Amino acid sequence: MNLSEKTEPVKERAVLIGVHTGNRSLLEDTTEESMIELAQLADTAGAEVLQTMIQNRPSVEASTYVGQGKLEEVREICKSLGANLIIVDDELSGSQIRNLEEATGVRVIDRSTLILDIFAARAFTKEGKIQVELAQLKYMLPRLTGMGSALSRLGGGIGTRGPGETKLETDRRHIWRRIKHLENELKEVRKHRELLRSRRKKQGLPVAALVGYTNAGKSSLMNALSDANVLTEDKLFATLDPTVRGIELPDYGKVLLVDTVGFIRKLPHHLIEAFKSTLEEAVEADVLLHVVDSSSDAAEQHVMVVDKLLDELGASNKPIILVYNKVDKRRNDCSFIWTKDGHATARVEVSAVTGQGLDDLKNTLARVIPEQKRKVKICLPYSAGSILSQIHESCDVLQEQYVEQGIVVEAIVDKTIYGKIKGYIIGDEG
Ligand SMILES: Nc1nc2c(ncn2[C@@H]2O[C@H](COP(=O)(O)OP(=O)(O)OP(=O)(O)O)[C@@H](O)[C@H]2O)c(=O)[nH]1
Ligand SMILES: [Mg+2]
Repeated sequence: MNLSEKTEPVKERAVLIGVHTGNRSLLEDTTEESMIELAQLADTAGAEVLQTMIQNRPSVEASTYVGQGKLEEVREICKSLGANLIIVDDELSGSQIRNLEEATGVRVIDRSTLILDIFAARAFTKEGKIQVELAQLKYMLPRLTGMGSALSRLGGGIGTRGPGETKLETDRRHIWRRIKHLENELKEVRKHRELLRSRRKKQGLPVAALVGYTNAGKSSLMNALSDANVLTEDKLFATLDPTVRGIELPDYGKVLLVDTVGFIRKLPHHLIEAFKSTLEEAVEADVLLHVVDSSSDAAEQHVMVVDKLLDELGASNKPIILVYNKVDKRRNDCSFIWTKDGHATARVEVSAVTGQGLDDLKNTLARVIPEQKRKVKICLPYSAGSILSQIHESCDVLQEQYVEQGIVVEAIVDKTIYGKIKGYIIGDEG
């Protein structure tokens, strides 16, 4: 072998385990679906999945996650398949991680760590990177004890406890300082985003945000509707940072389209916290396009997860268009969702790949947005002067000029005013 050749990093060989209780809410419990998704996450993170195991028991075992018998089985399987990683479908405590590692002799991570790891690998902007690191540190902080013990397991025993604990305190303080530092840095970075957003607001252009489960096809739709060139991939969490593009709607004008980070069930709450400002793009939008991979067997659950997260973010009180994407590859009947889409104002079926339904989507969007403000240029005859004071009262006036024919006003007007001044428009920029 040529020594200058790069050696491949050792591929992680993983066994996936989960506990189905039947007592937890559908979206929290481990199911076939959540395990398939865990395998996709593992694959996205670069691990090879060797085996998937689900244990049925009324509740999760407090100390070792799975019960004693299953633990033995997991250990045997890891040994016979040569696994070097166990991935658990739930968030674990520090001591659960330690106990599992001690019992199996294999490194253990949980679903949250896996998701955080994928986010870390995919964060490219400064804001994205800070947000992910913050979430990782906050996840780590309460688990230091468990991890510390796990790390000292090999050489552990008498004598490791004292110095270990002291080290723990130093680590804890160090992490805490880093968190504070990152939080301050994030504040600075966010100022920039807010500036961009307020500038956009001044333009008076309505904003539609693409939201939805990861891999639903949000970025593909963004590309199909505009000339954007956003990365799309058959991997989870291809997009972390919001991209904005303008699109023209028939009989309406221009609107801004924002692509956002995808959602997933059991999203670590530190991650939601950290990504709040990114997700605010969705919260602050005028309309949401909730994109669903309607070809997925889990489409119904995906809609539920997204609706729940939108509720938590305070974003569900605005017009929502349910966009059933990937109709080109759909074999299933998705009428089941149609009765349950309580949040949706409208629904359309599209394919970002074939372009089917995109005109319908644009028309629907134009129909749902009309409450929007728009920028107009009017020439008000002096006889219609009373309207001018109404405009001043309720709209942003950008320019005002007195000419021979009347008053030329450039303003961002709402629907009511728009109705009154329609006849005087000399320029409508949507
Ligand atoms: N057959 C088919 N595939 C699609 C369609 N839309 C998207 N895809 C595929 O689905 C995968 C995910 O698409 P993305 O656009 O990256 O999905 P996303 O919602 O942006 O995903 P994240 O950014 O990871 O949350 C890609 O492989 C796309 O090519 C569609 O209408 N039909
Ligand atoms: Mg995307």
